[in-house]
Amino acid sequence: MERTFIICKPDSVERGLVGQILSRFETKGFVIVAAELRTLDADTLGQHYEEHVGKGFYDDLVAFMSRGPALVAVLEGPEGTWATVREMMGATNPMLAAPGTIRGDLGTIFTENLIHGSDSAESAAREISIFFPDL
Ligand code: IDP
Ligand code: MG
Repeated sequence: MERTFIICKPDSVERGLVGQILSRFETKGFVIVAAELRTLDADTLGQHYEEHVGKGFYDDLVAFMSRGPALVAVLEGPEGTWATVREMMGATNPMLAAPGTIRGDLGTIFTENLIHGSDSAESAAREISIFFPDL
């Protein structure tokens, strides 16, 4: 089995879409092994988004991601789960994300794109250790 990390971003919580998003993953067959609503701080986000620190959109990203509670969670499934979760999320820009994906069906705003998912097995391990160090 393999684990990956997701965040239902503050826009998901504000818009009441967390249940629908988690339901897609549960219906697919992935298992939620940890989940918690948390308001994320700039320090934690700096670790999580280390590859984006200093980019033009970074300050907006941190302001958005810390403006209210987010749902941080770990999903488990067969090998390749991180990649399938990314497929189900859709492209980063919701205006370009395919219909049938979470971002394609539910969003229009680039930064406020509803969901984060780890982009490799290594990222998943790193991100799980930041948010759920006891797992
Ligand atoms: P990903 O979430 O699809 O992996 P990344 O490139 O890792 O996309 O970017 C992290 C997050 O930063 C995105 O999900 C989005 O919220 C935000 N972001 C990335 N690029 C831009 C941009 O060019 N404009 C605005 N926000 C962006
Ligand atoms: Mg990314």
